[in-house]
Amino acid sequence: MSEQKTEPAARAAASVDGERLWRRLVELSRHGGFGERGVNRQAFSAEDLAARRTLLEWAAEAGLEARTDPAGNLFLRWTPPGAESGAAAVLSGSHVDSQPLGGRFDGAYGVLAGLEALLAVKAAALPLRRPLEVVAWSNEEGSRFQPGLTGSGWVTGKLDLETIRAGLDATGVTCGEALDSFLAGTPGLPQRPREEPIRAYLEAHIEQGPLLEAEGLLAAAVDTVQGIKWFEVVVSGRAAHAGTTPIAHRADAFVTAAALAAELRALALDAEDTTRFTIGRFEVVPGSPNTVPEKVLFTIDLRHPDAGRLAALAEAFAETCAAAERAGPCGVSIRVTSDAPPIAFDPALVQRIEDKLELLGLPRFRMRSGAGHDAMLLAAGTPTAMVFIACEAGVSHNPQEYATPEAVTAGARVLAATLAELGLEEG
Ligand code: HGY
Ligand code: MN
Ligand code: MN
Repeated sequence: MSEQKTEPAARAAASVDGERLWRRLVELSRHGGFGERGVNRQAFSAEDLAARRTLLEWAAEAGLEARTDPAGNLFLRWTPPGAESGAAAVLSGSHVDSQPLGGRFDGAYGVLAGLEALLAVKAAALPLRRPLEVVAWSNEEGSRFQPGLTGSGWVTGKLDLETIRAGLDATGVTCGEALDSFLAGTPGLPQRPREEPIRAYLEAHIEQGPLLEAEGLLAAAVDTVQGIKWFEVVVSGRAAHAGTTPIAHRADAFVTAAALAAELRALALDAEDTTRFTIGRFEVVPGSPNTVPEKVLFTIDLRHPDAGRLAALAEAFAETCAAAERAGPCGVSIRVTSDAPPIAFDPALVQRIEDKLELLGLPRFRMRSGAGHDAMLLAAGTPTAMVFIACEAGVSHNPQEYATPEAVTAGARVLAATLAELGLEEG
């Protein structure tokens, strides 16, 4: 690559302040922090709002323009003096909502690395021709309100507000109610138009798997993401007295649900251990020790890189549930609550990221993401790719989630170099 092409990218990378980035990761993790380094900052919670306010403080310090939208996303924008009027922004970011037993890197790293990369490009004083913008997508995790990916789902047109606002948390609060108080917590923010064009979207994220650490790599380009389907299974029986009701007279929702869960899991497993099948929630109602359960609700998180396999399993699940209902004595229903097909990122953008790895003296490497990300939805209509950084033992969705300062800084440098190059392009 020509010296004159790489110099600006190298300058932007060199302007990344890794210590500031690390300090901000620690500071942001205090919102919902618990134990040594756990984070519980669920979508539209008070902790999520506190994190949003901290991001707004950092944006104000840097003179960035903050905007939001009806889905609760937060956009922090820098328009360089030489930017062509109307030029589409280069967008980077991720999410700051977390799992209930989350860590300080999942999502937050991508937002803060995006902010740090933007500030680095700004500090490098390059003659950019288009704005740079950082986004904190709302409700990526979907742990409190299903489905997840609702912030990016609304911007990309995959989800409408009615569907998003209808979500219900375990305490009976609707997503709409939580979203309204969340938005009211940072009043006066201008709205970002949903259809505003985006030149490219780049998301930095911890790998959440063991590959990079095993390969001795700090960072990599991500070229594909496996598909995800979420299901909700409801088994309906009949509440009865645990002492007086003979087994033969029962419609015990737990007994049917337990057998069904095992049967569905057996359908999904394969010898290569490629299919991912997880029952993360299993609710028994009324949940009283001496009442035969009348209802069980359980979730299934199903993942696979092949859309055909996912579709075939969804069909097999539906048939198995229908057969369980025909066999009686309980009612059984199954519905898909979230569906993100497997995707391939923009090859040219993946190539650019690998070029930046090389520019920064890191090995070229590309890989598939096992985890889902907002970038999956952006990829449908915008040139999109991701940068992964290694995380310790691949642990994530766990308070022990950890990435080294070296990997944290390396990912931000790759991001800064890529943003600079895209921002310098005309037209
Ligand atoms: O579930 C996922 O893959 C992501 O971490 N939300
Ligand atoms: Mn994430
Ligand atoms: Mn996650």
